[in-house]
Amino acid sequence: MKIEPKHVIPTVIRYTFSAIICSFTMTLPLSAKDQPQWGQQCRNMVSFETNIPASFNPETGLNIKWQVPLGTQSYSTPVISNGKIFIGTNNDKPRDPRHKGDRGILLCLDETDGSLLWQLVTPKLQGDAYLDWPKAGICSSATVDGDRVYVVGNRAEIFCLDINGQYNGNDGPFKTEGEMMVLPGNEPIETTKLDADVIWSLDMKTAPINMYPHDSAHSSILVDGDLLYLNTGNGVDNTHKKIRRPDAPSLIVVDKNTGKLVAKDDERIGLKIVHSTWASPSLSNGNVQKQIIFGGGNGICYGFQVPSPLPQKQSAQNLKRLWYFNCDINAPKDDPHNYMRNRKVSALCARMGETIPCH
Ligand SMILES: [Ca+2]
Repeated sequence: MKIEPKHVIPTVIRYTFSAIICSFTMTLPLSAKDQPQWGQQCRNMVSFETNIPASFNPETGLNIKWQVPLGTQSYSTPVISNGKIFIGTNNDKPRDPRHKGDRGILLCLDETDGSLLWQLVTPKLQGDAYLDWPKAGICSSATVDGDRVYVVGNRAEIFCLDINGQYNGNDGPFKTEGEMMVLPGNEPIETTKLDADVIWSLDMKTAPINMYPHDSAHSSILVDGDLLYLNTGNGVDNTHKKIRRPDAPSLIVVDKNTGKLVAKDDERIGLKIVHSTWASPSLSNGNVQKQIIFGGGNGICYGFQVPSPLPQKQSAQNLKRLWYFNCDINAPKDDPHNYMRNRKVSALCARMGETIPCH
């Protein structure tokens, strides 16, 4: 069935796992809305757009407005705001000769033609590959709020970025972008208009959060008022049997203007994290009570009361839990890592297909 597009969808989609951004042919002026954060605050992915094309084909150009290559791996979902597209990827297709080798990349592209406006570039964490998996790039989906872009980088750092990058100068208190783009101990590089402008950053690996990353840092940051809500990404180490930072929170709340930690969960989830804490929080504005919904790395879903305003100089408060729901009541909750060998049994069953009954 062929459907004629009535207007452009200023939504980009990721074509295949690795390569191409495309958007649809424009036959009427722009009318669709921005998508500044992943699924809006409630994470509802239903679009209210109408008259969208039912099919597209990057090979033939059917309903494709433009396409540009990403890196070789891209796990981030694109968001769109103010004529700009933001998507994370790796550096296997370098856009700037100053940055070569494996890097975390957040691209800011022009919505009209996909051209590069600026990019956030950060080196990989060194040492254990499980801290920052090779070639994974920046996996988080960015969130745009006004003229600020919030994203979690591959080094488990929260970034507040200027939506206009370095084009309008180096804004905010953070002035060391040249050091940020190289490994510690290396000579800083000069920033150009192709570089991101960091307003502030918060390293979740250090106090007061002290999380331990596993595989790849990921969160789609939720913005509500002056607060950012995000999962920390705390997880197991490379043995998949040990939690190095059992006291680290799983859910945190940060002041979007300053990067100051405002609140954290106090559920003692740490030792019970099965793998890592990759689920992004969502906001419910239901009839009962405004609350944050969060899927913990222990297989339990929580509802938290939104925090009260934090007076100056006060330390981070603990989030008040309203309810919880055990999503898998038959699974072990206190010592999940003793069951990690079950993964190998499952894999064997998958390989043997119908010949081995799996339980
Ligand atoms: Ca700027």
